[in-house]
Amino acid sequence: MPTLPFRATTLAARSIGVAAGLSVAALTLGVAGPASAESIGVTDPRDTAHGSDLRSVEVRNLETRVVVVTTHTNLRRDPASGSGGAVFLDTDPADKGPERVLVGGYFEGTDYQLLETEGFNRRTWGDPVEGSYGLTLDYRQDRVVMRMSRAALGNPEDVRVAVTSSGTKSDGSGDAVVDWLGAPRSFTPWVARG
Ligand SMILES: [Ca+2]
Ligand SMILES: [Ca+2]
Repeated sequence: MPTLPFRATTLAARSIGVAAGLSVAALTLGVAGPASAESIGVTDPRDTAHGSDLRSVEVRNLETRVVVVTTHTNLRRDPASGSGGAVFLDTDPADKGPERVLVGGYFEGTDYQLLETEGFNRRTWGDPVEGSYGLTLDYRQDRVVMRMSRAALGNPEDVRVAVTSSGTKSDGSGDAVVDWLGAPRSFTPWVARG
């Protein structure tokens, strides 16, 4: 288990634990375009009333890299927001669950890391991936742009993602507000390699 050098990871990990305890709500995903396309956009119907609230996710499976863009309600630089998130990537349909997770903090001074994983639970998270990837925070457009080289993902063909974001409640309780794209631990449709 790697030690991640930022506070948001703890929040993200705790959020996933919290999310695991939630009942799976019957949420519907709004899917734009055919699932066979090399890019899809998925909107999230649930509003958490926190700035980290996940609004939509776009996945582009390009020739040399995979790009995931998440859009939020109001990303802030303030550490008090506690905002962070995780993008789970399913890169192998023959191996159950996700094979990679990109974990990051969404407030100023945080970091991010792409890890190998055997599943959603943090206990199954493994070593950092050697390879080229990056995460850019866009506070003006409330977006997080994540780019991962195909090699860093193990040279997959089709990919799909499950996404969660979280933040710290502003009521002083320190509790996390968790938002998954659609139902907890649910994946988008497969996105074909472009
Ligand atoms: Ca949401
Ligand atoms: Ca898999």
